Amino acid sequence: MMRLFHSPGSCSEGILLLLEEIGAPFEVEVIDLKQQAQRDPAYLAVNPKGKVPALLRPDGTVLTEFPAIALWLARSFPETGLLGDGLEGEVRALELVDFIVASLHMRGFTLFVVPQKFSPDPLVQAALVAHGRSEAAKGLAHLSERLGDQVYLLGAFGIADAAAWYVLSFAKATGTELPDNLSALHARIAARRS
Ligand SMILES: N[C@@H](CCC(=O)N[C@@H](CS)C(=O)NCC(=O)O)C(=O)O
Repeated sequence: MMRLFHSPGSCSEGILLLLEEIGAPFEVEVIDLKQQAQRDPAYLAVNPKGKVPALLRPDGTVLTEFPAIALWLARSFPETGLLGDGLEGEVRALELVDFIVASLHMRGFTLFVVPQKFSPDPLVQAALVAHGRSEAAKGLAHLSERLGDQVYLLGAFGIADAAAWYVLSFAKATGTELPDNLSALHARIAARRS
């Protein structure tokens, strides 16, 4: 059975959503980031990078990094249609997932939510917060443009929407202003049965 190493409220929410959508059996092990559980030796033995998400697969191997886990799940359960058609569908999905994880999350939200991770200096932290907010706003504007008036980012629900789900939840939790179509996307995903 698959096991997701997950911290509620973190980016692993996007992988949890994909597992629920797929409907294959899985279990969840909570790694509470607030308690610094990602640094426990037992978890470092699972993922030496000390990050969530990590996915233990039925063959006993562990996969890390959101885009890799999302791609593996979508390819392993093709009947769920979580990737678009053919190579073009796949690269367009990965293009969005990577943008959301590497730019919007890492260079936007991370900088303004946890600036203390990067510097103890309050002046440096203030600059990181300002930069992170501006990167997040720019990134959300780009995502809004990509979504336009579609129902989901690439038409049908897929891995890009699962990545959007967690980052839009970060936006809601931090009171970040969202374009109307992204607020609607967040509500639409929240209303899915999964
Ligand atoms: N590049 C990684 C990023 C994972 C990541 O940064 N996860 C955060 C939670 S959203 C984490 O585990 N932070 C704990 C830490 O940095 O100590 C991925 O794509 O999965």
